[in-house]
Amino acid sequence: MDRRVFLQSAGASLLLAGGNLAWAQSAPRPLPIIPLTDLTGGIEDRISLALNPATHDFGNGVVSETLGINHNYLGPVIRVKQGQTLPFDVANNIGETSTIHWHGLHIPGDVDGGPHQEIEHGSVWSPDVPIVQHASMNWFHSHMHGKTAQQTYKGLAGVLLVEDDASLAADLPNTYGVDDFTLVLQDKTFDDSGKMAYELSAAVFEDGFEGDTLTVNGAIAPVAQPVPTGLVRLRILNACNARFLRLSMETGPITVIASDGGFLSSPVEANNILMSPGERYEVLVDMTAFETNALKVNLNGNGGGFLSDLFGGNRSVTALSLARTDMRGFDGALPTQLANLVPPNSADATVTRDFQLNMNVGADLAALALAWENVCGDAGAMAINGQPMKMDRIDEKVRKGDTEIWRISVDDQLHPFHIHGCSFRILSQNGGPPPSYAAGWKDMVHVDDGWSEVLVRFDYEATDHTPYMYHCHILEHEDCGMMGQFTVT
Ligand SMILES: [Cu+2]
Repeated sequence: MDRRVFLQSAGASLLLAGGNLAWAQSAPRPLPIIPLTDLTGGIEDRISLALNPATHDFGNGVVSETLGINHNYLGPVIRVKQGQTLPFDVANNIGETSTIHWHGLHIPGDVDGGPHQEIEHGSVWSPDVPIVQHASMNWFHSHMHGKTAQQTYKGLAGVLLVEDDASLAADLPNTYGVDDFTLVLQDKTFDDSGKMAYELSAAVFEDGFEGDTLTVNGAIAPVAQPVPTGLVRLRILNACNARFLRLSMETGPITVIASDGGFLSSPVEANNILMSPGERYEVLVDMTAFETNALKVNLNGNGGGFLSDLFGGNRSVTALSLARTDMRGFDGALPTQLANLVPPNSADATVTRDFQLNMNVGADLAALALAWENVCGDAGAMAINGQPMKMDRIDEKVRKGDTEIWRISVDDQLHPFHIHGCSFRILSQNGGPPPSYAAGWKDMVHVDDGWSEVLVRFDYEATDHTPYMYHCHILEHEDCGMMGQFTVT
């Protein structure tokens, strides 16, 4: 991060936080368990998802205006099985056009839900979504070009858990809401009246929108959950618009078993893990060893330096407190082997493509923030390879079945890069090897100084009518034009 941007972001977060006050945490609330739609036993009917305007209390006693999918805030956790086809009916009632993108699914472009698959207010989009991939934690969110940041922030996001025969039979906790929990982590800002707030400015476009308050499943952290003695599984999504989160446990290392696209070879123990917006990790917590433990989150995941330390910004907050009870749950041991992952072989690639993420294309971001409703989706303020996103321009053409190396660099700041329609393996991240917890199947890679390189194969078709996207997952950067389109044929 350059000095100018750093000082801006430090200033912005101080203003929002009103000094240290917003970091202070109150007594824990119960962990909200997001309602589960479990379809692993079979699908009888079409799956209805309704995007609705709603209101929601995040736990501060104030009702905020939100968007929800079948619920007042966020959507359901949908659990499905490899081999199924999901007959979705996505109804849009939010008063403006939206889309729903299935982030992480290996599916063709015509059901991907990207910015070309607009669902106008009052209409229904009915894609049949085939699930061909292995067990993995995926999610769905608005991808309405120019409005992705606002609509996702307001609540248009949900979780899609894919299981397969192996994952259902695996010796792992899998009783939802008992020993297996889905956690959606987000940062929010609440205004003086306590309502959820979102406002654009030049600084927000620079850094993305960063709130000062952590929420878990729509409740202000910390939240608490009684759990059985034994292993507890946490399936974690960073659904922040822009914040990198550094996760650790209060006691002991954090034990990672899966990344975006599925299980790791074996559990990886780390002091902490760095999660960008859009990333998913599954972790196991051993509640036989301790009566209590807690998931801690450092909101300055992408660093902050001395200024942030000085003002207390570099402290970890408690996301989720776990307390052991004598209720029955998973009683197996920590597995030693999870999946049979072969190391990626860059010699498989026949094509190499280079992408530079461009912050600095000379746009007046302050003016853009004021005029956003009019320029929305055609901002042209950020770019990839010098080209701001254009809905009618295809940037790359990939041959179906080819293995490629995509090399990504940046001109400023740290960015999380996402590719639609695939999982990939990280060959290098910021010029070095990826951390071992990020060495499995991924669809997000961090890009800072130095090249990040991924090895990727595209097996499904995306035509120029419904191309795939690649983009920065800082949603304000994406909305500003840090996105490109590609076909697979
Ligand atoms: Cu970015």
